[in-house]
Amino acid sequence: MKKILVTGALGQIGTELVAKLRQGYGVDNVIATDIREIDHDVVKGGPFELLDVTDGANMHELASKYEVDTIIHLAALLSATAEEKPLLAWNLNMGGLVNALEVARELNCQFFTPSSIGAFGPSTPKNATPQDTIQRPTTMYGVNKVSGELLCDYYYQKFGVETRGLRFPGLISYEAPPGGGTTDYAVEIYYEALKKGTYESFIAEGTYMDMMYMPDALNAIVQLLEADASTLIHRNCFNVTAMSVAPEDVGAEIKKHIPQFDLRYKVDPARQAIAESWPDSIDASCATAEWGFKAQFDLQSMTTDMLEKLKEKGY
Ligand code: AKB
Repeated sequence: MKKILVTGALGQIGTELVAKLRQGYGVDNVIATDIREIDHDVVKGGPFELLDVTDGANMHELASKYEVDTIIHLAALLSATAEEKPLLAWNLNMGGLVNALEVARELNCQFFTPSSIGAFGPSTPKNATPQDTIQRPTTMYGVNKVSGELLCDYYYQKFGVETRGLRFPGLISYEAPPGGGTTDYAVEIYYEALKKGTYESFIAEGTYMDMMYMPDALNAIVQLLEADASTLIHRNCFNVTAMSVAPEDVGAEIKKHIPQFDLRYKVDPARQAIAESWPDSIDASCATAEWGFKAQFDLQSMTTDMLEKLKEKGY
C-alpha cells in the first residue's frame, strides 16, 4: 500500500491529483501539503499540513510523522512568473526539489516530479521533438526543468532513489486554475467563452504548443508510478502529449458549441517569446513503448467535456 506526501497540493495538478489518489489508495494514505490553507476538499477531506518546500527540515519531519513511502513534488513557479522573478524561481524550484529528493533519499521513498516542454529551447527540433535531443532552454523555468531532470537522474544513479517524471505540455482543467504559465491561455479561453462569449489571447495566432487534458495527465502520473521498473529505459522526463494546437484551433472548436464566440488577440511579448522558444509538437513514443502511455482526450472531446463541466460549475 502506498502512503504518499504531495507538495503544492492546492495547485492546478495537486487539487485533482490528491482527490484521485485518495480515491485509489485511501484517504488516510495521501498527505496533502501546501504553503497556504484554504477552504477546500484537499484541506478538509483528508490529512493536510502546511509546508513551505524550501524548509527541508519540516518536509522531513512531516514525511517521517506520516511514514510515507512516496513523495510527489509539485510545488513550483511556472514559466511566465519564473521569467519575471528568476531568482525566486531558482530558489523555490531548485531548493524545493533538492529538499524533496533529500527526504526521498533519507526515508527511502519513491519520487515523482513533473518536468515540462519548457525543458526544451530554440535549438531543439521544433516538430515531433524526440525524447532525447538538444536541451538548451533560454528561460529560467527551462533552466530549472533541465537541472531538475538531471538532478533526478543523479539521485537515482548515485543513491538509488526511485525517481520518475514526465515532461508535461500545457495542462487544461476546470477544477483549479493554473497560474503564471505560458500555456494558460488554453484554460482561460474556455472560462471566458462561457462568461463573456469572447477571449483576448495573449499568445499569437499560429503559435503551436502541446496540450493535454487533466484526466490524461493524472492517469499518466499514476501509471508511471506503478510501472514495473524493469520496463523503464528512460525514467525522469518522459515526453507526454495529447495534441498540438494553436489558439485559433481551440477557438474553432469552441465555436462549434458557442457559434457567436469571438477570439481576438492582444499578444503579451514576454509570454509569446517563451512560447516561440518551445517545440510546436513533441513525440511521446518512448512513454507509449515503455509503460503504455496513451491520452484518451483529443481537442474535440476535451472541448466538449470542458464546456460541460464548466457549465455544471455555473459558468
Ligand atoms: C507553463 O506554461 O509554464 C506550464 C508548462 C508547459 O510547463 N504550463
